[in-house]
Amino acid sequence: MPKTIVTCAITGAIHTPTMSDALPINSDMITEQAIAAAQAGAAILHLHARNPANGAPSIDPAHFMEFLPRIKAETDAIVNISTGGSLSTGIEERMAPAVAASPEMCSLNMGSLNFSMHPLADRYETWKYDWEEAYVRGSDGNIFRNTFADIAKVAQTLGGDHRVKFEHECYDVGHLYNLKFCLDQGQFKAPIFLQFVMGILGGIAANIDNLVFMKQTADRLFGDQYQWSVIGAGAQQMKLGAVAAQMGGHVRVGLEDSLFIERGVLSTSNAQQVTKMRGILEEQGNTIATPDEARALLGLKGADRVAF
Ligand code: KMH
Ligand code: ZN
Repeated sequence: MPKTIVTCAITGAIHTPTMSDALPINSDMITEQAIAAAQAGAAILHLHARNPANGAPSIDPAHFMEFLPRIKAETDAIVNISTGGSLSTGIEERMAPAVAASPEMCSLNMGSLNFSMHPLADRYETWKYDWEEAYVRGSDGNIFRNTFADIAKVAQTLGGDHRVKFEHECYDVGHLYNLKFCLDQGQFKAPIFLQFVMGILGGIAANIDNLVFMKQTADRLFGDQYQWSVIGAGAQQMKLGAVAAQMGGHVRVGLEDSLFIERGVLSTSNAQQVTKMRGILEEQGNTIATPDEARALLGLKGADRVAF
């Protein structure tokens, strides 16, 4: 059984400050929680930025540069920068932080979808910041755009001279076919790293049948040329992670994808989720990968080749 890579997604662009006091909403919180998550066992840190003025998701490269050097100085974890940090802007702007930082990894969303969290809005009567309610409620009208042209642009720009390895975010089975098409066109090099994103409204539901279906489809399309991981967004985070690891996959946790540590109980930090996932994995006989073991499995360029 190969070692299990734990990714921790620290803050993302789904949740808003009202939803949890633990959600990192500025560079200091992102730095502290990312370092603690790495110390708890996360080999990969999937990072978004926030605007410190109001906690809103940010794709400003300057906001990323406030925490990237500090995280690099304190951990040997692999830094993965999101190229999906805004649900409403084009790919050029979304890529800008990664172009500036040239990290070892970036996310790459493998298709367009109505990425929606609008049902969450009804859970809150008051909001900490003005932007939050419209942001969450209005997501029912959002098309998160990731066309073939967008994907090719990211592949060329970041996969080229920057030698970035992608976390291919696949929200439904069709996205695996999109990836296969791009791979056949020569846009990516094996081994590819698939992230099955399950449980986002607009994508495939988070359950074990669908996980097996995604894995079987990936086996048919990519043979032994890929590594894979799973996000069970929301309540399925720990359960799908545990099952994925038993199937030979890797796992992603973090407050980006779930604010909870168990049903109805908010998580106090990203590190708490990493620690819980690690405990489950070790209990069931999996061994977690160190950052260098993850680098070798995924074929990364190395932490000395980043620009921060
Ligand atoms: N929040 C995840 C469901 C990205 O950063 O590019 C998807 C994600 C997208 O992580
Ligand atoms: Zn993300």
